[in-house]
Amino acid sequence: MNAITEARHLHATISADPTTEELAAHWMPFTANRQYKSAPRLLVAAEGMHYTSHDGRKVLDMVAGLWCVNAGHNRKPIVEAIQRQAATMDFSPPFNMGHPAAFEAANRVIAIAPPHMKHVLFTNSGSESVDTALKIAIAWQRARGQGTRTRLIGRVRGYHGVNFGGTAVGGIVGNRKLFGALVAGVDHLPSTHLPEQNAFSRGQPPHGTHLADELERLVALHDASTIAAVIVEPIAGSTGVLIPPVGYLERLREICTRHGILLIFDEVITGFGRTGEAFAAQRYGVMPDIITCAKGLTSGTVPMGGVIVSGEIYEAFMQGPEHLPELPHGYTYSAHPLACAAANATLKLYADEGLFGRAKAMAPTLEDAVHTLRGTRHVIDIRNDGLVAGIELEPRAGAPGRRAFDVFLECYRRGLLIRTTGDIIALSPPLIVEESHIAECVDTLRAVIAAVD
Ligand code: PXG
Repeated sequence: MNAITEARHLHATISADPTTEELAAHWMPFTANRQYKSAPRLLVAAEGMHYTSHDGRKVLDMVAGLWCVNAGHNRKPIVEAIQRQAATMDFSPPFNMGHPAAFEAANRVIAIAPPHMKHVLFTNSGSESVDTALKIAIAWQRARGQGTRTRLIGRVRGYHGVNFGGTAVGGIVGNRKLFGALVAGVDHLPSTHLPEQNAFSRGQPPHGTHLADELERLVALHDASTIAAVIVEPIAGSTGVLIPPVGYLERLREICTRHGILLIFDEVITGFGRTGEAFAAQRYGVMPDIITCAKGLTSGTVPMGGVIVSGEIYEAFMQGPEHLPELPHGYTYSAHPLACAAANATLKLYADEGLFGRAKAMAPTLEDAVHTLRGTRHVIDIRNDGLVAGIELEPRAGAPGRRAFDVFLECYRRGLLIRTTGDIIALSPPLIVEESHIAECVDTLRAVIAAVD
């Protein structure tokens, strides 16, 4: 080995206390790379409600990894199912071939989806699910003879992943502004955030139903004959937990139906028990035409997403020559055997342990606990529903996001993992969370928020 390859080889292994050089090659996604690499936080193991950090500390995970580890970490039935599948069949081509675990996973998803939803197309992430759903919506309109309906409507502050379609319908400025024109023919509803009227609401906020009427304005502007679909997160998660106002989703549904527009619920975060039901559609009693999901589908263990559609949508595609694919879309890793094995074990575990019901039962405990932070210095709003809560801090003058980031860093130092976005703290614990974990989390938050500048 010459000096250069030797140095490269050395850096290929990561020491227990890694140097900046060892961390340089990995361009970390959605991460402040320079800050991170100057003081790295590595996770090396996980069990139940906790991570273990590289410096040997137990860290309470109050965000389910990243809104995904709904069953809790390293659950034995899921781990063993993945191990078994890896040892039996590593890969199966997804196009014109299939394997049993894929059909089982689809049946399991459909069994817990709203009754009119009958089919699911598997992807590998939430972003892929969203772009797939948008393509299906446009293609479905064409299949039923409405080919002029190509427009897509998202919402300000929406997050639908990072692919081009999802970025275009998304409404978080920082995620959009670097990336040019994105996708043509997209418009946005206003966000549902009304802090003057709704601050410190518990569950669905009372004000804001009328914001759904903005869809009528967009229909008047563009004409319904140009609009394929509306996509919203039932609870906007990534932007900092915005709960749908009472009556809002119902009104969106009603306007979409009246104008022949498909309604897509992006349930990447709200799916699989987060709101106390399998999907937020059931929690709020509003039925979309398409649901996108990911994350909790495998409890975060193997990348997997899905697009769940109504029978009516699927049937519209089932025409044309029988030897040709009805939908020219899919991924090499759609319904990957390891992902399907993980999904099957995860969905079985949710049912065996009644974890969606557990989320519903624990929701009032989380609600009561987080609302005790009202009155703590810097706290300007608290909102929650199901096992999701957002705590909004007054931004530090001239440094938006800095105060919450300081809270994040200090919480981690004290053994608590939270998620922050802008100056909002988001909590979304695994559904196995216990009262003691919630108490520990809120006590730490209270002390840390009061202590930061
Ligand atoms: N839709 C929604 C509603 C999401 O929350 C995606 C799509 C994209 O999923 P993938 O698997 O492609 O990442 C998401 C992802 C945060 C945060 O800080 C949330 C997500 C991703 C990254 C950060 O809250 N959600």
